[in-house]
Amino acid sequence: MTHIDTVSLRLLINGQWIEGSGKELESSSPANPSTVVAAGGTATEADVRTAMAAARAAAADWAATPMAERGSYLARAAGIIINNADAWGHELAREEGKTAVEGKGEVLRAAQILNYYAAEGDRLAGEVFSSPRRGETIMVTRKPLGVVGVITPFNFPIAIPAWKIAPALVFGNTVVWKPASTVPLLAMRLAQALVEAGLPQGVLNLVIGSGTLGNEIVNHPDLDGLTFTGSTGVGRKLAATAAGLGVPIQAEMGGKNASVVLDDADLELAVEQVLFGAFRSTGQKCTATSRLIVQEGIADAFMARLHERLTEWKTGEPTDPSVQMGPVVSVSAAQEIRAGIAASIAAGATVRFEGDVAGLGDAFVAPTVLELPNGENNAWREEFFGPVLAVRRVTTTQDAFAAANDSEYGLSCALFTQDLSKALAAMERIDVGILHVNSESAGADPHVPFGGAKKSGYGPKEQGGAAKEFFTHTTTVYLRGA
Ligand code: UN1
Repeated sequence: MTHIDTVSLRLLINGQWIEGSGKELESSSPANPSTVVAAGGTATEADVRTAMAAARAAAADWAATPMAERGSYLARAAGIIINNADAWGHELAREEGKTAVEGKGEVLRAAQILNYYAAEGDRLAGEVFSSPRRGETIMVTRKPLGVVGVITPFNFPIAIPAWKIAPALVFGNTVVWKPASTVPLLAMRLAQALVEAGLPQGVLNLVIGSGTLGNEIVNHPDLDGLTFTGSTGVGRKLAATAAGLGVPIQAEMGGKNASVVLDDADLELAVEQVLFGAFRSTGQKCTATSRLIVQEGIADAFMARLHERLTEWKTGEPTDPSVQMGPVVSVSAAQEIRAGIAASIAAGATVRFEGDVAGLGDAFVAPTVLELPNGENNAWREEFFGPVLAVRRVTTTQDAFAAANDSEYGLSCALFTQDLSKALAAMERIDVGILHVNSESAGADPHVPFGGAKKSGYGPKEQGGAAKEFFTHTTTVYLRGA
């Protein structure tokens, strides 16, 4: 084990950075599993209870703090994040495995999200209605939920937490946050920025450790709301528990996102965007393109050009600036993806491209393109969460749309066409939460709703106006003069 530059992990509970007394956690670099990026004691279930109590104790004063003041902490934290973007982007690449360029981009995106919600503090409005009764006005005001649990995945270790924690805080909630145990260092960095920005004690609490901490949070009687992004299995369990306890939950889960390339598409643009959608961040985005539906007339030319571009796509150490793709998050994730590829081939898939990862570590998965004769294949149905693209050829636009809808998931879809009427038809017929026309399936702006149709999400969506809906509840006031 190499311990050069290893950062000591700390929990944030009631404004104090403390060492967890639970099992020791070592966060290693997936590109070099013997390099420990951060290490320290994890939180115990008792630590979670202390964090929940701290969040409860801080809730009333935080809810009474003017929104603009709540927003100002976020803006200050955004500034701190921007100042550290190079260093933290590099740490992100070491800890999670995406390239340092993408890591820095993600860090800056977190700052952008904090700035967006900082300003949202000036915008939260209620509504005033007329009343059917003389002398009465009806007002609808918005209030925080109270104590919110935040459970976040490994794949965007700072941006996803920012897009949950920032609206939670600005709308007046206090937070107990459990990040994925594979990326605790970046979680600490975001919490540090908010603490350094002067956030009052107890308003944000960070507990690092395994999934059992999530159970402790969701079952805690002080929990007033839960926001989750992660696997479908975990999300559904959390949703069932939360529903049983009457706690509102927002769960963002799986995707099996298609890129649909129609005959009239701009070939160069479509290839580039499919390449980015499928292989950036090593395919580890819930919005990644994992299915490609290509119309017959363009299919051969498209596949040939994609092949060419993939031969130029360099996989390697994510902090090397010449590299476009790093490893997946862990050796065990890589093993599962490789097993999925083997099962797909056994079920009839043809390998159209397999990248070169010779000499790289066990967490590296070769970028892989599989062509399928039909949809009866695990690579068509199951989310691999890795650099694997499953391709099917179709004859008509109708078939293309039907294939895009042929999934239990409905998070995002990318359509490539130069024909506006086809784009309009897709808006009607493709059943997804996010539709991109002539851009990759991944990517999301903070001021518009984010979330999926069908089984990709459960509960209210995130971002934009949707965030306000989830992180506040309304009080309807019938106001009459005495
Ligand atoms: C993006 O597409 O840039 O877990 C964001 C995920 C999503 C975020 C995607 N919640 O990948």
